[in-house]
Amino acid sequence: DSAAAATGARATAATTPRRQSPAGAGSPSQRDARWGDTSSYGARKKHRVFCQLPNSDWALCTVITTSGDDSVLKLPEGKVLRLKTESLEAANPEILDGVDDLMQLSYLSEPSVLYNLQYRYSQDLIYTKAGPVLVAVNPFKKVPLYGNEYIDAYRNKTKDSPHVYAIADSALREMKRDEVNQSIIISGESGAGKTETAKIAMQYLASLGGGGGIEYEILQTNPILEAFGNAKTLRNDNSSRFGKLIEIHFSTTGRICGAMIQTFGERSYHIFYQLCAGAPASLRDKLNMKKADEYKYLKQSCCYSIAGVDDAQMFRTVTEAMNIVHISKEDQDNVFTMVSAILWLGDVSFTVIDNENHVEIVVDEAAETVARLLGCSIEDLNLALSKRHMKVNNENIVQKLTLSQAIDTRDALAKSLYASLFEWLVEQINKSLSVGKRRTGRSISILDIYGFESFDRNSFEQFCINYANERLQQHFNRHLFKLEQEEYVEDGIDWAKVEFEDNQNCLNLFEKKPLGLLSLLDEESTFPNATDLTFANKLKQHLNNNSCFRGERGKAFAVRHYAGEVAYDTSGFLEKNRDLLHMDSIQFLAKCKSSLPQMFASKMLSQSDNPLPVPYRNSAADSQKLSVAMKFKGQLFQLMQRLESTTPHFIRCIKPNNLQLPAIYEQGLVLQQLKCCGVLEVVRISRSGYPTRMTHQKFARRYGFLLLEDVASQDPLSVSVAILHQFNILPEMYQVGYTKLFFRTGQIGKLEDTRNRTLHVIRGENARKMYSSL
Ligand code: AD9
Ligand code: MG
Repeated sequence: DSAAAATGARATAATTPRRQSPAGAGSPSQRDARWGDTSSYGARKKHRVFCQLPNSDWALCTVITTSGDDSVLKLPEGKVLRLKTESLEAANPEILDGVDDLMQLSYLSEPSVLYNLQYRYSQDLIYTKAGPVLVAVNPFKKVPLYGNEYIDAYRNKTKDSPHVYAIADSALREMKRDEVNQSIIISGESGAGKTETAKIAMQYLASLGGGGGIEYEILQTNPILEAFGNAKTLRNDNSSRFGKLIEIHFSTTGRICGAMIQTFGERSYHIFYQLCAGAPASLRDKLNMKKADEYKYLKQSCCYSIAGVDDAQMFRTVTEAMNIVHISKEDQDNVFTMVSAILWLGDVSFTVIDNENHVEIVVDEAAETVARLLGCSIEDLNLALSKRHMKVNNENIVQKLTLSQAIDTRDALAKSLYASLFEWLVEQINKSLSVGKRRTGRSISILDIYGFESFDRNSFEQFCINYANERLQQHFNRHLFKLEQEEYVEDGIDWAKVEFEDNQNCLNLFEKKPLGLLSLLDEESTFPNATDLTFANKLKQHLNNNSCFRGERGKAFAVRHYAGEVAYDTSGFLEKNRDLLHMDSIQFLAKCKSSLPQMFASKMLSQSDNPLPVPYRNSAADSQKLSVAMKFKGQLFQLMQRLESTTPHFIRCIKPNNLQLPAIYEQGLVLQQLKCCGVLEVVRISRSGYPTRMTHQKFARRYGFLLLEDVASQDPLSVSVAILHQFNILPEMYQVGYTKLFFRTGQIGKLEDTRNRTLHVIRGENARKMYSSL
C-alpha cells in the first residue's frame, strides 16, 4: 500500500513473501555435479560420511558396512540406516572439525561447509574464515566476544581467531602499510547482522582515539540514522531501509579525523514512533502530536511497540546524538516539524464535490495542522492535493483530481518529503563530520548494504537490489581472482590451470544499451500508454536469446543471477520506476514558508532532468527527475568507483534462522545464504584451483613416516616428492611450489586416512603418542 510505504508503518513487511525453499537442499541427485564424486571413496567401513535425512538436512554418520550399492550407517543418536552409497558425501577427518578457515577442509562439499559452521556456531564461535572472506553467523544473543579486552587483544595480535576486529585491524594496517584506501564490504540478507557488524567494525576503528572527540561523534550517527532510516519488519525488528557507506578518514598520525556517509535506496522509520512516545510536552503542543495509534499512516500496521525497545527513551537517545553531531536545536525542531507534518498529511481527507468523483480536501484539524507546520495556506494545500496543471494541445488546463488520484498525490508528497528530510539529515551529519583541512586522503569505508533477495514473488525492489549485488559480486570475484593469482605466482605455480567464472553476461543483460533491462525499462516508462504487460512483452521480444534471460508467462520474466534464477513480476515496475512527484507538488513546497520544504523543493528542481520550473508540462509522464532505476544505477556506479580504488575486505553475514532466536541452526536456510552471498562460490573457485596448501616441511613431517624407504637424511622437498610418488598422487592433482605443495580438493583427505589407519595399526601407546602429536 503506497500510504504505508510513504511512512513505513511498522511491520509493513507483513506482506513480505515467504522465501522459496532452498534450491540446494534437494535430493542428492539434484545436487550440483560440480562437487564431484567424493563419496565412493568415503564410504568405507568406520569412515565418517554425510547422509541426507528425509528433511533434507545432512547428518554426520559412520559407515558400519558397505555391500553392493548400499551402505549401512550409524547416525549420531545411534539409529542405524541403510542408504545408497552413491548418495553419501565424504566427511573430513576429525582433526578438521571446527577449523577456523573453511579452506582448511579437505572435502569442501556443501555438507562439510555446513557442518563446520554449525560445529563452531554451537560453541559461540560465530566467526569463520572462508579464505579471504569472513563469515559471521548471527548469534541472536549477546556473545562474549567484544569490548576493550578483545579490542586490545586483536590490536596486540595476542588473538588471531576470525573476528570483525581482525578484519578492521587488517584494514587499518594495510591502509598504513600500503598507503591505499580500504573498504569493508558487509553483505547478507535482512536480519543477518550487517548493521551490527558495521557498528562492531566502527567500534574497533573508533577505539583508536581512546574515546571522546570525533570518534564518538561518528558512533553517534548510528542512533540518528537508525531512527530515521530503520523500521521494524517481519524479518528484523531493526531493519535498515537504506544502504549505507561510511567513509572514515584518518590523519597522518593514524587517528580518525572525519567521516562521510553516503546512503542508497528506500528509507523509513522508527522516528515516527519515537517522536510520538518521547516528545516533551512543549514540542508535543507545538507540533499538535497525537498518539502513534491515532495516525492513519501508523495505524495500518497495528504494531506500535517492539519487544525490548522503549521508544520514548530512544527519542532522548536520538536527540542527544543530534546534539553530539552538532545539529542545532533549531534544525532539530525543523526536523520534527517535518516528521509531524508527514504524519498529519496521512490524516488529510477528501470530500467528493461532483458526480465525476472529483475532490477537495476536508478542512479539519489534519489539514490545518499540515498547513501550519509546512507554512502554507489551506487553499494552497487544497490546490496541491486536488488539482493538476497540464498542457494539452499547447493549451494550459487545470485538471481536477479524482479521489484515488488525490490520495496518490498526497502519499507521494508524504513519501518525497520524508526522502528529502532523510537526505537533508545525512547532509547535515556529513557537514558536521567533514574532514576539511585535516584531510590526508586515507580512509576506510564500511559498506552495509542489502544482500541478494529471492522470494516467491519478486518486484522492482528485488530487481534493483539484485542488480546491485550482481555488481558487487563481480567486484568480489575479480578481487578473489587477483588474490589467488598472486599466491600462485608467488610460489611459482602455473595459474592458467585455474578457471574462474565471471558474471559479466548477467551484468550486460542489465546494462546494455539500448537493449538491456534498464534501458528497456526506462524507454517503456516514458510511454504514457505503456503497461506492465507491454513492458514484459518488450523484454521478451528483445532479450529472449540472452542466456541469462528467460521470458515467463504473462507479465513475468526470469534472470539467471550468480546466486540462482529469480523470477520477477513486472506488476508496478513502470510506476515505481517513474516515482512521479508532480511539478505541482514541488511548486507547492517551494511556496511553503517553513524553511525545509523550500529547501527540498529547490533541491528537487536542481536534480531534475529538465531544471526549468515549468508549471505547465506535458502529461503525467513529465517526470521531474531521473527514473528511479537510472538514479539507482548512477549511485551504484559511484559506489563501485569508490570501491575500485580501495583494498576490499569482505564480511558475509548469515542468518541461521527466521525466528530471530539463538541456538537454532537451519541448514537449508544457511546453505541458501552461503550460495547467495558468494561463500560457496569462493569455495568453488578454490576447488577449481588447488585449495589445500601445505609447506614442504609440514607435509614431510606429517606423512614422512608412511614412507617405505628411509628418508631421514633428506630435505623436506625430496621427502615430499617421495610421498607423492609412493601414494600415486596423480600429477594433475598437485603442484609443487617454491615453499608449498598445492593440492586439488580431497587429496589430503586420502593421505590423512592412510595416516590414521597406519597409526591404528602401529601397536602400542608409545607409537600412538609419538606420531599423533605431529
Ligand atoms: V537489514 O537488511 O538492515 O533488515 P541487518 O542489518 O543485516 O538486517 P542487523 O544488524 O539489524 O541485521 O541484525 C539483526 C539483529 O540480530 C540485531 O538487532 C541483533 O539483535 C542481532 N545481532 C546481529 N549481530 C549480532 C551480534 N554480533 N551479536 C549479537 C546480533 N546480536
Ligand atoms: Mg541493517
